[in-house]
Formats: sequence, C-alpha cells, structure tokens
Amino acid sequence: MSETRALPITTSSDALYARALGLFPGGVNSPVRAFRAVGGVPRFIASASGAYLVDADGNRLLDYVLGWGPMLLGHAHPRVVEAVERQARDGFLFGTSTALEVELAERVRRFYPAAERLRFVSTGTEATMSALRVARAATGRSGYVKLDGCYHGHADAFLMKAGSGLATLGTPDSPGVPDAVARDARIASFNDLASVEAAFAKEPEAIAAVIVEPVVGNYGCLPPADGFLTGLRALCDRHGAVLIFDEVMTGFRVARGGASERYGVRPDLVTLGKVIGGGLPVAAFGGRADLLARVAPEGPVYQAGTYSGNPVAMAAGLATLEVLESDPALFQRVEARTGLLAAGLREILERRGIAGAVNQVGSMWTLFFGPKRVATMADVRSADRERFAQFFRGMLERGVFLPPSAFESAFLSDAHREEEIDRTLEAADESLGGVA
Ligand code: KE4
Repeated sequence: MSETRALPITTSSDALYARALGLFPGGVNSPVRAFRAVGGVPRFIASASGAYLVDADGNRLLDYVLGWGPMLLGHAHPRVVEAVERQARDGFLFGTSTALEVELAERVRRFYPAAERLRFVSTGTEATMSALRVARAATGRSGYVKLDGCYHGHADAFLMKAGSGLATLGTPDSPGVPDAVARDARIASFNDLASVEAAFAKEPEAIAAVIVEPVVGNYGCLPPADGFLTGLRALCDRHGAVLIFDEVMTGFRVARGGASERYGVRPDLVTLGKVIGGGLPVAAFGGRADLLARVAPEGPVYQAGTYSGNPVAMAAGLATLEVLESDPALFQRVEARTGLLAAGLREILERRGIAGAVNQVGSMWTLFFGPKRVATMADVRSADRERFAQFFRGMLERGVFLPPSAFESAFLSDAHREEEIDRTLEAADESLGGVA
C-alpha cells in the first residue's frame, strides 16, 4: 500500500497563471514554459540558488532545466552575483564599446578557437539569423540546408520542422513564414548524411550553408553518429558552402570548446549563447576571420543591436568564464555526475521492465520512453510523449523539475552533487514504480 503523499500547494502559481493568461499568449513569454506538453499549471518561480528553484508557493524544486542550459555553475553563483552587482552600480547600458566585451570575447576565443573573430548579440535567434546572412553574403547563394529536428531560434528561416517548442506544439511549420522563405530551405535528416548529399546533389551551386546543432538538444539529446559531422564538413568543402555549428546550447556545455572540440570538427561559423552569458542575455556569432570581416561596419553585411555587449550581461558572462577557466576539471566533474544519473535511470528502467533509453552528451541528457535506442529523429518521434508527461508530473510532485517537454534536453550544473543525483533517482524510482 503506497503511503498517500501530500501534493504540493500551488495556489500562488495558479493565481499568477490566471492573471498571466489575460496578458500573454498562452499565459507565457516563451511557449515551452506553458507546460502544454506535460499538462498542469506552470510553476511560477520566485528565486533560485545552486541546483534549486523556489516557486511562488515556497516549494523547493531540484532544477534540471537550469534556464534551458545557461546555469552551468548553478543558480546565483556568488562570483557571478558579485560581478553583476558591481557592474550595475557602475551603470547598465552605455550604447558604446566597453572593456568588458573585449575581455569576454578574448576568453570565448580561448575556449573556442574556431571563433577567430565574433560579434556579440543578445539571443540565439539573433546569432543564427546573422550567421546565415553572412554565409549568404559570402557565397552569393540563398539556399541552406537545415536538419529536421534541429532548432535555431524563431527567425523565419528556421521555423521549418524545427525541434523544441514547435515540435511540441505539433506545428512543424509556423503560419506567417512566407513560402518564398521556405523555398530557400532544404530539410535533411540529422545523422543521415545521404539526405544532406541529396540536398546538395539537386542544386550544388544554390546552397550557401548547412546549419546544424552538432549535438541535437532541441529534440531531446541526440548525439551525432560517427562520421556525421566530418561528413558535413567534407560536403561543405566540396560544394563551397559554409558550415554553421549552432552551439548556443552545446558550446561550453559538452566540452570547454563545445562539440567542435569534442568531435574534432571545425565549423566556418559558430553561434554561441546560454553559458557565455551566465544567465543574462548574451549570444554571439563568430568564426573564420574572412567571413566576419564582411560584417558592418568593416564590411557590407548589416547587423546591429541596442543591447549587444550589454555591460551587466558581459559582466555575468565574464565571471562565468573566469570560473570555468580557473576550474578546468568542472566539465569532467559535471559530465561524470550526469553519467551517474543516466546509469541510475537506465537501471531503474531495466529493473522495472520499462522500455526506454537515456541519451547523454556531456552534461545534457534526455530520458525517452519506448525505444531502447534513440539515434535518429525517427527514433525520437517514436518515443511515448504521454508516458513522459506522466513521469514529468510524478517528478514535479516529488520536487524534481524536469524540462516540461519530451522534446527538450535536461541539464546538470556544478551544484548538482551526489546527494542531488541520489534524490533524483529515488524520486524517479517511486514515480516509475507507479507510487501515487
Ligand atoms: P534564443 O533566441 O531563445 O535565445 O535562442 C534560440 C536557440 C538557438 N539555437 C539553439 C541550439 C537553442 O537551443 C536555442 C534556444 N533553446 C531553447 C531551449 N530548447 C530556449 C528555450 C525557449 O525557447 O524558451
């Protein structure tokens, strides 16, 4: 007989959501936060520290969303808080250059040498749309290859069979994207090099770029198959196309130098974000110096932004990368703990006879229900979303906050210690054991 467990109080989140529904589409400022894929009322978070969130009703939640990736150090890291407070006292925004952006860019380049030169922007969407514009300008071509299931933000060019929110919303295309834009996109399949070759074969002279999440994070966590990334590199070299690695999520996450370092493939352009802002709005596009030389005001490719290089955001990113630079073992440490969690979840699935797979790359992971192996987009699509939603609710009731969608990666921070892993596995075992 399972003990009856008191359900958490959520009256404040419920009341706030009722007000939010009258203000924002779906009551949220970004679709995935609405919990539509998992059911229930979204939790409104009041504060966070380390590996934990505290919601509007005071419920403490062990956090695996981590701001969708940025909080690698954990929430409210003292070094980052101190840097943000100090900079805020010296001013928030000048609309000029600052020493902070120079310092941060030099560190970014030390971690990610393929970013020979770069430009800061405020969101991943700005970074990817700008990178595509540079690739089109450099090649004089307008076509591009996008891999089904990869998500690159919400610019028109990328809202085709995107992963992340769109897939969860079950609308593979978004209304409002002109057909003229769609005509430039060639959708190939991740880990299916032949599908990319086929896209080039049709009109090799038409394709400006291949853009890819080198480790997919927006359709759950999906590692590249052996040879896939080197294959993309060779195809782009053969056809004079620009290889764009969208490492907004994987950069400074799957290795110090992101997927480029982990898999030894150098892109022509890279987009970065999340960790490099330490939780404040920082993203960047960068890459080969000759390509970046085309960007205004040095070159004719226009790109601009009021908040690009915002001093307070730069200070947060700088403090974050200073901590990472002073503690190179952090990546292995967090990856090892993620491995403990993944192994523990696999053991529970096995012991309880539940079909499923746990994918992990670095400190990104996803539990898929159904398929025993998830290596392609088709495998991801075959996963049981309803079973995930049930698991999500069971874990949330036990104080563990997973990404509210089967099509997202979960993350660990350096603040997730063995105690947090044990606590998560205990909650998972109970939840998967059907304990009410
Ligand atoms: P933003 O425009 O949301 O800052 O970044 C877009 C983006 C681009 N590229 C990759 C690889 C990304 O993961 C993202 C954003 N990721 C999602 C989480 N899957 C942001 C969360 C959200 O949409 O609310």
